[in-house]
Amino acid sequence: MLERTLVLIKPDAVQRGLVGEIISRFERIGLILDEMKLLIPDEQIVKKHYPDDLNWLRNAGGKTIETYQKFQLNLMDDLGTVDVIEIGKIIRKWLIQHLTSGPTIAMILSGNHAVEVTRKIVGSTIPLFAELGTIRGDFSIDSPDYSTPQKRVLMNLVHASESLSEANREINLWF
Ligand code: IDP
Ligand code: MG
Repeated sequence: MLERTLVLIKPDAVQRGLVGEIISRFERIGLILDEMKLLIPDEQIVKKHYPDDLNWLRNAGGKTIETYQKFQLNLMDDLGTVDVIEIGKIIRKWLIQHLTSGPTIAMILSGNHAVEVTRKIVGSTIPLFAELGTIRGDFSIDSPDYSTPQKRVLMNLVHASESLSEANREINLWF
């Protein structure tokens, strides 16, 4: 099942000098690096990459709400709202600020079940809960209860397409 998927090495990872380490993790499992470029993304491409979509907003906002509940913290104090969509919109704004803040690497990886394999190597969204052995789990301990009071998005180093249709859409957007 040969697939192609899109990966972004986000500005936090580039600034930390983790580009080589991250690429080598994709290479050593056998994924093929088909295309790669370094750019400072403009707002337009990032807004298209993360569209103003209700499901996405609900999902992103939900992760912050769940984390605050888990640690019994008060989201109203830190964010001034507990509305999941409103929180999603704030996160999207911070995400656009982050991705336009500096050099980012966009790449296309290909291989057997490349979408799923790449997500497995990247790990789950919140680094604090991501498994050791994944990029996010090995190189970050960030979590929403830490990042939200600092009014910034989660620094989780990489983006990887979640499905084949998302991969196709994102490859056309970035390449
Ligand atoms: P993913 O990157 O694991 O696919 P998405 O839900 O698609 O996760 O969210 C895109 C990006 O938005 C995440 O990688 C992360 O940088 C940021 N993000 C998602 N949820 C939160 C949150 O609750 N707080 C802060 N940032 C978040
Ligand atoms: Mg995603």
